[in-house]
Amino acid sequence: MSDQLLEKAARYVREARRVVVFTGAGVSAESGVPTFRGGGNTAVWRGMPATELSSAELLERDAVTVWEWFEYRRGILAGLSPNPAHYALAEAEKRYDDFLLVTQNVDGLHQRAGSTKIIELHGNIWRGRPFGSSKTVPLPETPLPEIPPKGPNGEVLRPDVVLFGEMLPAGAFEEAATVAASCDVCLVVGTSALVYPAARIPEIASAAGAAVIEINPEETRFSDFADVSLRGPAGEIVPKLFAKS
Ligand code: BJW
Repeated sequence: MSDQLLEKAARYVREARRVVVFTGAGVSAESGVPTFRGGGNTAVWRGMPATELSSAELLERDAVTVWEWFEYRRGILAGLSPNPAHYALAEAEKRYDDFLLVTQNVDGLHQRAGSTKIIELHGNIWRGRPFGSSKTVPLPETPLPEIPPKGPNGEVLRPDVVLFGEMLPAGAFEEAATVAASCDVCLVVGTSALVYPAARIPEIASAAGAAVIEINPEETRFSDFADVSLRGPAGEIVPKLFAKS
C-alpha cells in the first residue's frame, strides 16, 4: 500500500462528518477467527462447508448438529481477543456525531473492543432466541450446560444468528441502509461483499455519492466501486488510517 493512497483515504476520513463502517469476517482474522471465503483459514467442520452448517434447512432438520457447530466456534472465540482494527474503530466512533458501524460478524469482538454505535446484521453467536421469536437470551457460557440450550421458561433456543435463507432482524437492514444513504464516507473492511442483502450497504453508500474506502488484502467484487482500495490486513491499516486522519 502506497503512502499516497493512505493519504488520499485519510483526507476523506478527516473531512467526513458522517461515517459508516461496514465490516466482515476479515476484520477479525488477525484475532484468529476463520473467515468464510478466502483469507486462508476458511471454515469447514466435519467435512461440511459453513454454507451448509449455517443454513435454515439444517437447523430445521438437525438443530443439535447446528448447535454443536456453534458450540465449536464459541469455544474457539472464548479464547480470542479484539485486535488493533477493532480498537481503532471503537476509538473512531468518539470522533464523529454521526458514526455507525454495520457488521456482518457474529463474534461480538467489536463490542468487546468498546464499539457502541453498532448494528449487527447477522446477529450474535453469544445469544439465543426461541424458535419463531425475536426475544433474545444471552448465552455467554461455553460449553453450554445442554444442547440445544433452553431459555428461562424452559423453551428450546436456536442461535440468534441469521442463517442462509433467513431474513435479517426486523429493521436492522433498513436502519443501516438509511444511514448509508446519507454518509460522506463508507469504510468497507474485511468482507468479500458477496452475501446479500448485507452487501447492499456499501453499494447504497456509493450510489448516494459517499467516498468508499476498501481495506482488504485481496481484491473483491466491491473493489471496482471503491474510491480507494488499501490492500493489506485490517489490524495494520485501520489504525494507520485513523492515526493519519
Ligand atoms: C481480511 C483479512 C485481514 C482476510 N484484514 N481483510 C442473490 C443471489 C444469490 C443468492 C442470494 C441473493 N440474495 C440473497 C441470496 C441468498 C444468500 C446470499 O447472499 N448468498 C450469497 C452467497 C450469494 N443470502 C441469504 O440467505 C440472506 N437472507 C436472505 O436473503 O433472506 C431473504 C430470503 C429469505 C428466504 C428465502 C429467500 C430469501 C441471509 C444471509 C445470512 C448469512 N449469514 C452468514 C452466516 C452467519 C452464521 C454463522 O456465522 O455461521 O454470515 S454467511 C457468512 O457470510 C456470514 C458472514 O457474515 C457473511 C459475509 O461474509 P464476509 O464477512 O464477507 O466474510 P468472507 O469470508 O466472505 O470474506 C472475508 C474477507 O476478509 C475476504 O475478502 C478476505 O480477503 C478478507 N480478509 N484476512 C482484512 N487480515
